[in-house]
Amino acid sequence: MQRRDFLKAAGISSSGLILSSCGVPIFADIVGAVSEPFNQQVEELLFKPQTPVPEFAASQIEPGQLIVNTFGFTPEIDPTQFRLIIDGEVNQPLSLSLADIHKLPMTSMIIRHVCVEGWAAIVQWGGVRLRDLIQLAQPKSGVQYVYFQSADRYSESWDLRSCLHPQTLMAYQKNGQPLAIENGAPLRLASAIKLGYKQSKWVTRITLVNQLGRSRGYWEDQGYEWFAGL
Ligand SMILES: Nc1nc2c(c(=O)[nH]1)N[C@H]1C(S)=C(S)[C@@H](COP(=O)(O)O)O[C@H]1N2
Ligand SMILES: [Mo]
Repeated sequence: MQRRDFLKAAGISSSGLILSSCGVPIFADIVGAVSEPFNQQVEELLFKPQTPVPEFAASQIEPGQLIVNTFGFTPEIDPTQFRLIIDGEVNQPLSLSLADIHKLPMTSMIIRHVCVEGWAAIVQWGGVRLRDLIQLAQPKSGVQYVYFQSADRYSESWDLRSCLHPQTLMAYQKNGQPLAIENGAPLRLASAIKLGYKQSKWVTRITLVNQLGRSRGYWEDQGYEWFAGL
């Protein structure tokens, strides 16, 4: 799908996502640039379909089973002031409000969340596909990894392919309800293909990079496995 069609399908006008502050380009510029081809390598990943993981039925959701697991403090984020920054090796850096994000197509999935500490829970997550956000930011050639920065100073890094998986979401809904603060509101990673510690809560910044830096994530830097696939 062309970006213009994608935006049309998303039901957002070019004025819908105009970014007023932070000095990042306004959304009208993105629409103007839609016909520019992506880099082949990134484009291949973007358009190569990945097989979805089988999901669970609504009747299998385990509402009480998702244990809040936070390494430090629970940050207070004013939803009206919140901006999700997408930057790094992109042609179109973005600064999105929650209203911007809620205008994008919502995906719902019922998956098993698995924590290495020995518990699991079947959860419904609703949110925007991370691949849609990455596509809007127009990754440059050579992008291979993605960093996630959180308001509690948690950090994570992922391989690009896992970020582009159809069941990797920036979620704002859990079990049919708006995401609770302790579960990462206003926006968290949720994925069917990664262990719990990869699924950053309170994400404020997504940075696309060509190479991993010295730090690879809060738990990874303490010896936990980096890929952490399910
Ligand atoms: N920002 C942030 N994200 C985080 C964590 C954290 O401490 N801070 N803990 C991780 C771990 S270990 C797990 S299992 C899940 C737990 O998600 P929940 O608290 O919504 O159950 O969040 C992950 N994301
Ligand atoms: Mo975890």
